[in-house]
Amino acid sequence: MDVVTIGETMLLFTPDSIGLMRHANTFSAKVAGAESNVAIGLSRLGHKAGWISRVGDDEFGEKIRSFIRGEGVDISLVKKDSTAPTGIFFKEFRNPSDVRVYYYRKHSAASLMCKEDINEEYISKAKYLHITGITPALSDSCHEMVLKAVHLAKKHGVTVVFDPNLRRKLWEEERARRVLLEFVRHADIVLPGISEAEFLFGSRDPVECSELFLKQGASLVVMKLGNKGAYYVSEKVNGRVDGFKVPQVVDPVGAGDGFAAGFLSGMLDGLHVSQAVERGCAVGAMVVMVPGDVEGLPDQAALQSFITAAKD
Ligand code: CKP
Ligand code: MG
Repeated sequence: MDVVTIGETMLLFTPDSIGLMRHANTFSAKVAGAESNVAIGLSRLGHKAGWISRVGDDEFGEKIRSFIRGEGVDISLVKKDSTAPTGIFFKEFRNPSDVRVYYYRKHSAASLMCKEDINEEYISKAKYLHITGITPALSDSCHEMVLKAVHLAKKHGVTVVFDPNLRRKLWEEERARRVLLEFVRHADIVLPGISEAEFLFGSRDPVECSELFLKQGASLVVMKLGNKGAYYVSEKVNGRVDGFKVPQVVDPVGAGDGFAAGFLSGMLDGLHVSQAVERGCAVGAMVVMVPGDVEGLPDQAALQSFITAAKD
């Protein structure tokens, strides 16, 4: 396995019309979850990804399992839980620049994940363990589970990649800050967005914030700057990569996961960090041009032609 990731995936309902959701009559159903988005992105780019989770023993759980399995992601550690439902959420497009999400995920099957869902051998065989700040926000048992996965990864020399993915709707500020910093300290690579850096360290300066992340113990920090690209820094290298221009942002959700998939794919292919970051920016840009959180994730051919066209 190249990358193992752990987290909740939900059925995502998007109104077929723009505007307040109270006026929406028909919805499209899609599959979305930060960690499985990354696993799907990696699989499309030719890497082996495994996703650990729980879904309800229900029709939405089946849809999620078969969709993600169909993308070539290993789901052998995804449990069906008959005591709780699969979580769902809605994405409302009030207007093209005001997109909101509403969760119906409290007490979902995934929130019941616990330490026993983690298999040491499975983690030990991965090159990277990808985790995000969403999973520890779901419940105390999920928090403990992610900690266990991180400790096992460290024990077996698996690189830990952490995306803070701050979700204010899921927890109260103080606890979020404390727990996200706890994972920042355990991570080898941190992939924060600039607003998450500001939440954690009170500054929007990429250079200053990245130094603060490094001081917490990470060996590489890649700060996502939206359409302005990304800034990366490690003890040995640092630099800035420009963002890719997109004709129109159709749906911004999932950009960060696309970035993580592109970046990790570049690292797995042995690219220089700057090129891996560029690949992350390219995949993030491709995701926002298409509605849905995973629909815009490219395969290698589409990715290469996008990067080539952008450089012409
Ligand atoms: O940070 P991103 O916009 O890339 O993350 C989007 C995902 O897991 C989305 O698919 C949703 O299911 C979630 O983040 C979430 O729980 O908010
Ligand atoms: Mg994100």
